[in-house]
Amino acid sequence: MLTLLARLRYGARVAPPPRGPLAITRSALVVMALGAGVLALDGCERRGQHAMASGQLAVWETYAPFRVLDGNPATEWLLLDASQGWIDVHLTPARHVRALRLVNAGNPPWRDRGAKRITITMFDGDHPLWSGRRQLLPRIQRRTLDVEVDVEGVDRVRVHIDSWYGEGGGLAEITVLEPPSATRQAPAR
Ligand SMILES: [Ca+2]
Repeated sequence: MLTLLARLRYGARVAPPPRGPLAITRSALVVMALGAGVLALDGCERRGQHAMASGQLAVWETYAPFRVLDGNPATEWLLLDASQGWIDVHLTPARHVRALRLVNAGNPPWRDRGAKRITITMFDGDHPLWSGRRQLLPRIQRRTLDVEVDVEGVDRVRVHIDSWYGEGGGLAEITVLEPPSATRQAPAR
């Protein structure tokens, strides 16, 4: 029944929730979250990076914010249908950001989603250090966008989805690129 309700909400465009012992619990959470923006919290860390978002398409992990940090372009964070929203990558400690490499979402095999216009903002706490607007192409045309920023002292990167392709926005990967000197290791003694 819960699965049926989820299908009525999302039609045939969205993959079903994961099978297994947690499937019923996650389906129940989806029903509770229908039509609502859900503040999504994630525990995924990648070299001091942590993702949080204003919401996601469903509450199961398939479309969770940490999918932009897992290094796999096949996994995606997806927003609710036809909705603006944001995803933050928290950086601990703060660091010099040379560029961002974004991989757009595509929601394969349906290819009906992706971010279009975005606003990127670099923060030190609540203080914005840099902001710029860009446009991504649909993933089927080109999946990556490199944005040169060269900003020091960044502890949070926000990508706000202003508009989208198809059913809604999302991203597959956000890679924070640092200057070579920032990642160079001290020689072994
Ligand atoms: Ca991913």
